[in-house]
Amino acid sequence: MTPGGGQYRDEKKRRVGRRVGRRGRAVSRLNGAEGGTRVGGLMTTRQKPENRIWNPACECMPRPALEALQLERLQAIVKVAWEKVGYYRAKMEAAGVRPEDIRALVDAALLPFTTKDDLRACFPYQAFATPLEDVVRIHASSGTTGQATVVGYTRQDLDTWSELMARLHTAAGMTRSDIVQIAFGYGFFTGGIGHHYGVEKVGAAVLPVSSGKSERQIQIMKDYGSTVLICTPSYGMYLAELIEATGSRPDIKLRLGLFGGEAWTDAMRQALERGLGVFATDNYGLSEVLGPGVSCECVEQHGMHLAEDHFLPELIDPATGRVVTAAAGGGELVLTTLTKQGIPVIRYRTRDLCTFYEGDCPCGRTGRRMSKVSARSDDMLIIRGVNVYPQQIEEALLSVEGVTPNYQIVASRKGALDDLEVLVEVHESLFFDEMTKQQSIKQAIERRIEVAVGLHVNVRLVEPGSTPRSEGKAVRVIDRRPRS
Ligand code: DLL
Repeated sequence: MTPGGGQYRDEKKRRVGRRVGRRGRAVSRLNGAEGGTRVGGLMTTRQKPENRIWNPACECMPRPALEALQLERLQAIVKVAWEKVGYYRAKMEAAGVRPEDIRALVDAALLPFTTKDDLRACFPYQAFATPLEDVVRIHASSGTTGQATVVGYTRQDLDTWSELMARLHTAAGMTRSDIVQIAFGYGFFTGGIGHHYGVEKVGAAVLPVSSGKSERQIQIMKDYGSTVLICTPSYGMYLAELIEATGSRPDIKLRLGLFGGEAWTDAMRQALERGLGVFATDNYGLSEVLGPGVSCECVEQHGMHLAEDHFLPELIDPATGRVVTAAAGGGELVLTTLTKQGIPVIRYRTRDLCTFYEGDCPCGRTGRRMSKVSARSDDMLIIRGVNVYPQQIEEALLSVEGVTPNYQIVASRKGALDDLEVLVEVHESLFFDEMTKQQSIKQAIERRIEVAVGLHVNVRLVEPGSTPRSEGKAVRVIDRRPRS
């Protein structure tokens, strides 16, 4: 485990206004402000925070050293899985691979995948590699789509998690002077508690509000002067609407929004930045391999740096399972945990589709950047033979002026044919505008969606506030087609 925070705090003064270069050298940097101005307490333009790095030794490690560390850790974790988890040993034996076959990082491709169903079959404790007395925390998926998957953390796992969260928060621009409102659910879900410990490690003040009670969220923002909001992007959008509706804008001091837990587009980023007056960054993770903290955007807002000293990422073709490259257009993200003790996870198929960005990031971090998740392979709708992803629709509709990020996609079957309708909320002024104007907006959205997905879908403009709002992860797709 690396020292992290203490080191950062000691060096903090020295590093203000500078960034750490690729070999740990400080590189002078003009301050990153983009000229945002405050009007009545709200930013008119989001202010780019200064680039800070929580743990330069780990986050800016030269690639050869990082890859050597990954190999050492991969070999160790595969050995642990083989020796301690019967389920992994059986799978490796069936695939004809033994720990000593892992001689290079590319040999990871020899190992069998782990799927959500595999982990479900281990419910509750069969995937644990440590005795239960060494486990100090248990999280689990909600289990709404089947048997819950359980995750056990040792004391060291929790320390690693807090470290990764402190890296994430610092990368997003948070400092110990911030007042951080966490509006993720606390409980078995990893979002609330995961972020909580990271904020404390950074030394900022955490407001552990949890999700829901939205009017109260706004009141807390005003009363306590929250400067950072952490929640899902869809809940962030809902809070932005409430701020507007309650005339609370002048009393809101938010400057950063850290959003994750569900897919969101760059068009949604703009809506969140405008609506909340924040600089918005994305962060990604999943409970099966840790929770939040797997990857995060830095202030460049261009790709999420993977914590590669703790995870080995691969991209595969979801249809064939073969490893693919970013140059080939990316694929499904597969993750292997390199340091987790409670439950090591080998080649977990996340179902999240993304790509990796090539080249160095100006922030100085060397961890590879994954793009925003463009879709989950299991979120794909097949409509009249065409593959449609919700994010394509979001991107298309938000490119039309007057449209809000509140929408719902409804798939149904009319006779033998699948049908897709998109309900889109428009701003109040437009909704009550004359029919011709409404018609032209509807047609503009339909055209953009058709270009994006190659299919004509019917768009229905609906009154503001008429699609459901979520306090956690939004449900964008209603599939009313009969199950075959
Ligand atoms: O959602 C962990 C998390 C909490 C991440 C808070 C970030 C912030 P699960 O409930 O297990 O864990 O859901 C994991 O959510 O496989 C993705 O499909 C999706 N997901 C999470 N973060 C992002 C993101 C948490 N930033 C599943 N962009 C993952 C796109 C995301 N999808």
